[in-house]
Amino acid sequence: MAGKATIPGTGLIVVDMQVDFVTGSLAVPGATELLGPVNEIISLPFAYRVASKDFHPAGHISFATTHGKPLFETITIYPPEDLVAQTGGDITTIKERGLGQTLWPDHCVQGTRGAEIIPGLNVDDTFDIIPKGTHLGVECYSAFQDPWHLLRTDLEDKLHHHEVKDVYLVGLAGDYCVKATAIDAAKAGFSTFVVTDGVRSVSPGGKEYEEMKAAGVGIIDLVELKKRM
Ligand code: VGL
Ligand code: ZN
Repeated sequence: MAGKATIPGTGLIVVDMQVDFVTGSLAVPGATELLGPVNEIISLPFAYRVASKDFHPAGHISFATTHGKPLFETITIYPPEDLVAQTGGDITTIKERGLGQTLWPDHCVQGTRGAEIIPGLNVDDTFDIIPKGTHLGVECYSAFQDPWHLLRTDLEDKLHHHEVKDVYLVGLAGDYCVKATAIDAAKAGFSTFVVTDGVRSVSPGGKEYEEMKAAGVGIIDLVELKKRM
């Protein structure tokens, strides 16, 4: 990339390429195959690059161990009262705001190796890092905000600050955090594209791509991305 000018308005979001999702407690099938393609994508001349990190405290609401329940069971969770109160929300509506929460193995715990970006991935110090899921009682698949919109990250502000118009996403997992982040990017008004060669999903079938398309997200492969960059 030496000497190559960056392309104004382009931004790359590398989603949750962390040890636990690649080789650790919640390894996504095929994730180890992503290092080559994602490094190639990282080397393209994006004007701005950011990496999100799932970054949970021990005992997080999304962990099966926290509830003493079987892995992958779904429970209903509610927004924490203190957060709703802090944000000026109406506590009486909490019971109406229950959401299904899949219970995962402990993963991406703050301060553990599993939470680190996978070694060999070229996420260098030119990247901004966006931690998410840092509140004990709130799951956060999207790198923009939690599903109740109580906690926002800096991501949208940072993209605007760097004058990003076109957002490209790669990473893990396609059917959870990539999907949620891509849909929020499109909702926030960015031209949004998921690059399939840089994505793997927890479950097979590809239903997430239909959901992203329906939300206005473009689905492209590495060949198409290189034509644009
Ligand atoms: C994710 C499950 C739990 C993801 C995060 O990064 O897609 N999936 N936490
Ligand atoms: Zn998580």
